[in-house]
Amino acid sequence: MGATVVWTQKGARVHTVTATGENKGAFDSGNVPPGGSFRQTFLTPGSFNYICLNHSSMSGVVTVNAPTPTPTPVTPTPTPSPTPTPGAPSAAVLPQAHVDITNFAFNPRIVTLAAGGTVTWTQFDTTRHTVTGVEWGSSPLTQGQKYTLTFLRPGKFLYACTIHSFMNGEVNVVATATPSPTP
Ligand SMILES: [Cu+2]
Repeated sequence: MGATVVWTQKGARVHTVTATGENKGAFDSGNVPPGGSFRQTFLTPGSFNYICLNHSSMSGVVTVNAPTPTPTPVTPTPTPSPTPTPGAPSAAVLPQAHVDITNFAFNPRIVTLAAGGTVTWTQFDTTRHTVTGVEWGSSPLTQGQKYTLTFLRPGKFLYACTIHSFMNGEVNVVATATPSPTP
């Protein structure tokens, strides 16, 4: 791209270098007499077909390649860690949560609580259900029974009813910043 092509007329007759095809009008030498020359600088990539207007059997093509893009070095930007605000209350993180087991579903299906908090499930259905996690769980609960569990470790705890596998829920336990004692 940006290169110049020079046509030198060595024939005995008058010829032209005239763009045709999709780039018709891009350049036209006009009549180049014997011994003359025509130069054309190509600034845009593409395929430039040309002919001699005086002799339709004479044609050529100039192919202009796009420059190879120089790869930009990628500098990975570290994701800034959020700075904990001291003393700020943890929004919407409850020390305890309640889940109703009703109509073959855990309601709410997802609860979020602070580490060290407890979740209490209350069984309202006449059919028995369990609250079963990976390494924890209740026995089959009859109507009116409750099951309470304290979650000490932060994390996402999935659970289901072992009797009805389509019944499932999630306990999200989030770590809480220990407030620094005020002197
Ligand atoms: Cu069940």
